[in-house]
Amino acid sequence: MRNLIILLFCLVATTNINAQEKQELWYNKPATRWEESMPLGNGRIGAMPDGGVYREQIVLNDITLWSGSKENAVNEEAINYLPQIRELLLAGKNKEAEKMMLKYFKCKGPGTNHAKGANAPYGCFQTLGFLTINYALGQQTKQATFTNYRRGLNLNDAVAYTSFEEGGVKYQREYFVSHTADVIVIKLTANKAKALAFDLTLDRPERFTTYCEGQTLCMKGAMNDGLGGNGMNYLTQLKIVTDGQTKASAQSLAVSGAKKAYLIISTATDFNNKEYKQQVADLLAKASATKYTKLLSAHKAAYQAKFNRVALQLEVPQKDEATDVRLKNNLTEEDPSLYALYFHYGRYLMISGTREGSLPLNLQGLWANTVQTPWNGDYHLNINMQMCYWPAEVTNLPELHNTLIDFTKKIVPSGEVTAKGFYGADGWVAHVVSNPWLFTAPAEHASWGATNTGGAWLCEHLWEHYLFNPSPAYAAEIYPVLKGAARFFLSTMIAEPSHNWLVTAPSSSPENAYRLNGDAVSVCMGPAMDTQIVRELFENTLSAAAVLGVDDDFSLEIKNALKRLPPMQVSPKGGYLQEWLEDYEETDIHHRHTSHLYGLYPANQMTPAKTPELMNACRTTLDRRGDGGTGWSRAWKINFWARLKDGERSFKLLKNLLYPMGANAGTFQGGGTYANLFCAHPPFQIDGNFGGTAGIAEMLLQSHDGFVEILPACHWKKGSFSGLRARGGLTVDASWNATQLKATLRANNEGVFYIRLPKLTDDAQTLTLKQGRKKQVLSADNLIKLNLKKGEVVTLSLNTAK
Ligand code: FUC
Repeated sequence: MRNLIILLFCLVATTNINAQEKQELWYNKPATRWEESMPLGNGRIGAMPDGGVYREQIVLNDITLWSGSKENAVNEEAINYLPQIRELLLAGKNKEAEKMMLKYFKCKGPGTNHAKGANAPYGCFQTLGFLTINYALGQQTKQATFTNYRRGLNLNDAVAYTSFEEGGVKYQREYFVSHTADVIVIKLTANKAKALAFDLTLDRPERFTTYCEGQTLCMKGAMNDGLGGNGMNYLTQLKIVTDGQTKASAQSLAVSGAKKAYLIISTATDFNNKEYKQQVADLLAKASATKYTKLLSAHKAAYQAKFNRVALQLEVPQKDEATDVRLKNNLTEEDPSLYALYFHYGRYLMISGTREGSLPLNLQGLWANTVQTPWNGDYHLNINMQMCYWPAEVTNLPELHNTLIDFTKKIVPSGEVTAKGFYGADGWVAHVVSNPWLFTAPAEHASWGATNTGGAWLCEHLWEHYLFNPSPAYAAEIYPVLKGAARFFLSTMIAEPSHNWLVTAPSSSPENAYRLNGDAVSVCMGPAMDTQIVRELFENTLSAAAVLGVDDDFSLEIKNALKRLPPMQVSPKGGYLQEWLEDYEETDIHHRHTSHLYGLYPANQMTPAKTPELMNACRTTLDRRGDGGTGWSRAWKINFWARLKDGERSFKLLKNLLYPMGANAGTFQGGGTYANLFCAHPPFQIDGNFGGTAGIAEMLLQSHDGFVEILPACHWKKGSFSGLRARGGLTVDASWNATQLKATLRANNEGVFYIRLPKLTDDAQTLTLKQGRKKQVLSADNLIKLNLKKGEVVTLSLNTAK
């Protein structure tokens, strides 16, 4: 027998495999650019201090601060051209179809305004502004005479700090965005009486007024609504609690003769919030009347309740070395714990960047230092917004997934108007771009803006949340959203002429183009990604209907349509998976989107068990695309390779994702990572941070193929994690080295769980299992089956036999 099995029946140990170790980003000089400063946030408001010694800038953010306004983007003439566009596609005249789309099948108005929507109705996510502090220090020479400088961000308690000595005085600053008091808190101290003096102002590049009300510094203004008027209003207030003297001037506050000072910043907008002014004043009053130690301990406790759910160590404990130096050194000398730090940072960014009841993470998370953010800092629905939420379930932050789920529910009415207005269709649809004003129309340029599976892709997240947290009540809540999305495709897909397959038309494969009769064309029918998303949407809708025991007729309609979806096609000439219905040649072989592998990840349509014949086609596809690309593109590829069970290639992509920006002859071109570990598209775009975090999790634990697989694509020779979650409702802890794996499995739900264990060596392995009851069998492919009650815990230990 290949695997020798020993079963033990005894009481279960429930200890955590590894406690949380210190996770910190730190630097020995102030930030010289924004992407070196430390992001802080509580899911609603954010702050990024640069740690400047004499002059410090703290970039402020509010996740709801958007210009623009609600618009009706239905272009009434578009629908008249839909039949002709489809006719052209059916006749193979794709270029002509595209020309017609470019002219007629687009939103009314400027759409995203070519990603410069700050002053258009579409709007953009903007920085709230800057808090600038000028410090009077030591001899006030303003020469850089400081010593012992260090600044950093402690991920364990979500607090940033700066410390240094100047003129014989030790200065310390501490910054956090309170998860409980909902204000920004900054503590400034000197170790000598009266050594602390500074003045400060609030401003932003446009649309603001600053003034003092007594000793409270205020900034207020209104965003451009995109129609020439005032849109969203905001108000920011800052108060100082100090043992020194505070003086208010017209637009600034000054403190002198102090040993310590606490700055409290309260801010809000009137986005769905009529009482915002009162809210700002109340939060400010309450926090400034609370002791700093209390503010800090409450903040830490609330943050840690989420952060401490997961621990991870890769090979060795964290190094105490400056983060920018580690990032560079990692190019030549492997630093495994840097990847663990990156993983923890991803969870940190999610806990700090979004919270229940607030808006979802945008392209910037919630951090921006400009008025016109790249791509409007919006919600891109053809990969980017969804990628931000990939780690939510597996890394144990399911409640934060709700911000995306709520957003999806909210865009349905707008999506219904778009479905009717552009397609005369039932149900709802969202295309490529969206915003808090709930834009769902095709964007202004059909080459990238007309893919119509953006909303359907969001629906995947609704069902994933169910898979990780099975609950019929939740299924009932989301079923109408899934059904509405499915209805749209049932009423809009057309039969293509060669096989009578049902396909989306018109559409495109995210943002790629192909060659046809010498032209570069994007518009097509039935791109592989659309088919995969629609298949998944249909299957998930059927599953939800089955859980609820409803809608037999509708389910039958879906089942019939499912039979007519195109199969996945492997190119006869190249062995890759076809991106389009026809085996077109792509204009950019290294294109950043690898949309036709949607079925491999995030979906589960291609797996070694289900479609062994397609695994090679996926590999060939990825080899053609290469291992470069924008930040998020590299992050996606980590996950693809993990699903192909290739830990080494996943690792290569992870390393590429952590390519230090600026290392390439000082240029900031090409994807990678900035000194503050923000992902570089470039520019900064946060999706890659989350895609990378999800990728590391995917290397350690998978559960998309009917079983839970421990270490399916692990590059690291030893390590440990705790608190990762699997579909079906299982929490997994594991520690491993070359000869042993120990794991603890906790069932959050009653169920039958299949667990696949790694092959430590090709030799026989010994399994010791502590479940306290039934006997278990380790099959030839290392699978075990567990019937678990809710709350039940199983520990197991797998050893090489020798
Ligand atoms: C997608 C990508 C771009 C960029 C933008 C925000 O459309 O193709 O690279 O990430 O979103």
